[in-house]
Amino acid sequence: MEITVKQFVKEFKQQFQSMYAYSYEEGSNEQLYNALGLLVKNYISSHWKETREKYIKNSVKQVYYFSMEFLPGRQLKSNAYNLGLLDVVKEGLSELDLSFDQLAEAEADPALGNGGLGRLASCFMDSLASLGMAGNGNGIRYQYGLFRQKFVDGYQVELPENWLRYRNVWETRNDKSTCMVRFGGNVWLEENHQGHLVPHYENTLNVLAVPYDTPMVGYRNDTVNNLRLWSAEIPVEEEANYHTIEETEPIKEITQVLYPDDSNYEGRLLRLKQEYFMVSAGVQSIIRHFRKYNVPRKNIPDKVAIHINDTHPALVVPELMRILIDEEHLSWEQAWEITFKTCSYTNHTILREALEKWPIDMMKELLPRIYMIIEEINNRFVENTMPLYGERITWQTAILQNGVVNMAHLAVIGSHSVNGVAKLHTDILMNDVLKDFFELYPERFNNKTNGITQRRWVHLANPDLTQLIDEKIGENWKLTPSELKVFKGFEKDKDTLNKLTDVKLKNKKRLAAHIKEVKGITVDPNALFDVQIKRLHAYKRQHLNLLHILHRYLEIKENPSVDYVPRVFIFGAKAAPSYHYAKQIIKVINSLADLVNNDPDVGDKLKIVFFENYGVSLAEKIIPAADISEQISLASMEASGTSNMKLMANGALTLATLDGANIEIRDFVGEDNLFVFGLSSKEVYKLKENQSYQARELYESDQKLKNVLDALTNGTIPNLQDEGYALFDSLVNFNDEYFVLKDFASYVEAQNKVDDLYKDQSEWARKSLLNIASSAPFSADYTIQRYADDIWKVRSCVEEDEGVHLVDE
Ligand code: F55
Repeated sequence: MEITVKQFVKEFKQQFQSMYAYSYEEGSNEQLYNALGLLVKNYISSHWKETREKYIKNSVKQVYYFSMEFLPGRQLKSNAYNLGLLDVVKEGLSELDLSFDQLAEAEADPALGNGGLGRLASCFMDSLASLGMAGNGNGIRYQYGLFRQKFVDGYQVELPENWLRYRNVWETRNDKSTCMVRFGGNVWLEENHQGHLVPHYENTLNVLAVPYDTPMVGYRNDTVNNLRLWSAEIPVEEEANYHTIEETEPIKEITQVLYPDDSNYEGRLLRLKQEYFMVSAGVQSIIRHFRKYNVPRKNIPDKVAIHINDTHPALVVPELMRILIDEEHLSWEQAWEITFKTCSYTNHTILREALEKWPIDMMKELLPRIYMIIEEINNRFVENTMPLYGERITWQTAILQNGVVNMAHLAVIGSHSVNGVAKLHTDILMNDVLKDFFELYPERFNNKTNGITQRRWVHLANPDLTQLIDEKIGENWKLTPSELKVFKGFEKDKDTLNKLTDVKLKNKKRLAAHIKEVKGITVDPNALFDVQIKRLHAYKRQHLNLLHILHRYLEIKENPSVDYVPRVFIFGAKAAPSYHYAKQIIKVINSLADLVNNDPDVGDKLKIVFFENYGVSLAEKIIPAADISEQISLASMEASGTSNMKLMANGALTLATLDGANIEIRDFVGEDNLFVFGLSSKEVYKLKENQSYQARELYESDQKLKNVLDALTNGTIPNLQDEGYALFDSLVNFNDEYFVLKDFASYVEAQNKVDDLYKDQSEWARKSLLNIASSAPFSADYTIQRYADDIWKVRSCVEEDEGVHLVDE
């Protein structure tokens, strides 16, 4: 975009004055940010309009990514960057004596997701736009995002996240495109004069779905796609029926707050309402838009792809059937053909407790017409499957089982494509979790390894690294990520390695200053920064990390001259509010931090920093400063992981079990350039199968391990209630299902190797460089290109010389 600094300065002053009626010099950071954001949005708007019009004019096939969660992060910087305006904006502001970075910090970070799944959705939106593909997001505009985490006396406390308090400059409320969503009541079918069975509804609760649209700006390609988030309101024409504020609650609460659990689905009625609300509004708006294309309805799959991000939006399948049958009057067979060709589904977990199963009674009462359709889908499925595959497989794969609706089964049966998010994960789906389906529909299964957008996670989060890469290999890698491999050629170049070390040190100094500011802890930037950032869950094993730190602490106490490389252990993690054990782990880490950080015997050898309120914005500060990336889940449990990719791309060395995408990271970067430890997934399966894991035996036979575990309960760690005992019990007495003790010895050994390597700074830098240079395959641009080719069948709508350009390897 061509705008001069002079023009920008003038327009910014005008913008500020028109909003606040005084001069920008008197503005607060929030006000200045709002003015700047609206001005940038204004620059976006013409591209937004033109992109929409181009898609319609050329009848372009549209992808709709349905997700209950999006975690876009702050958008000012990335929008300005993708537009090509960041330098102009920065320069213009500094002419006005304003600091861009200071204003940018005033933006609220929309935490409309829990973790990896929500962030993946946002990386995908960035890549869709940057590849010039017609990709739309469809989700919920939660009034409150994921809770704000605080520690009080080391315990996690949850506060509301009112992200909309100071308005949201990026969204546009679109009153022209509202939809009505119906809940409950009675439904019956009657034949009309044309002989169609049409549903009649009475006593339904009608909810108005209001879309708020947010531009998704492509990287230097003039493409601006749309993220549509729905908000629930009382229909204007029904307002008179509501007499008190309390009566309006059941409607307003639908989009009030995000469910804060990433691993344990909540079988609450309100959650089901949220799911259907988002799905129904989204599908209605798709069909409305499709009409603009003037093509026959049977061609919907040629113009529309609907992606189901985990099972949360799986009601898309019966909702699309409902609209095609009840409103478009197609036959069941015609509607099914369209639905199944249109929908595709991604699974993100093998955790049993995370698989959604809705009680039939609940579904029937809340969504009577949808339930009728699900029942019919199930009946036809059973009828078709039984004669071919027999009783066992048929009942194992049915949608309706023991009084519940199995949402994964609905999603698989209603989709032409089912994918996992890393090779190992997809294998586990095919051989274990969904193996009966793999027998029925082998052609539907495929892998799509996750990816991340390098624009946010490298170009913007790590400008100094970006500049170094530019200096060495030129700028092509930004538009053609595979070019990054050229950087490998510098692995032996002293100048490059020194500069790389300098960049890392600079990033660590910046993070150290932030640590000082928010935690009051002094850390040495020359220490090794060891980072584990992800949701807190037993399967991710933050407590394995904890045991290792405790082990080091005990060793230092026993022998103060022990030769450990100084380390800062950095954590960022929220626990689901109802996940008691995860909260106990947080408390123990915090108490250990108090002990270790204040023990003069320890000094700089060991520091622990547990950040509060981990999220996208904090990740952007931590990741560029990381030396070690902790990816230590029990093999087979982490579907993919994505922080592993972000950390690698920023030059951290991975310390990992062979789980999720760690395996592919190893394959690309090479065994010698990361640290692998622990059981393989095969060994885990075996151990589970023959039930031979004996935690107490390990405890009793390994003296070092015993010392560490005893320190949880013998008063070594101050200020604990029963949390140390809880951990000890779970790890030793209850034979912990995530085999922490089994992997302890090899983890400690790997950690010692980390120390040894760190002592050789140039060798460390060489491996760091190789990690950076091997990270391109984890660009979400490639991931999206594969979804587009294999699943959605969509293509770029921009010329080859515009924006991101992928070439075959
Ligand atoms: C959110 C709500 C529910 Cl009900 C269940 C799960 C979640 C959730 O946030 N899941 C999630 O983040 N899963 C993660 O998805 C990532 C992207 O595919 C993976 O990398 C990661 O392994 C997986 O745990």
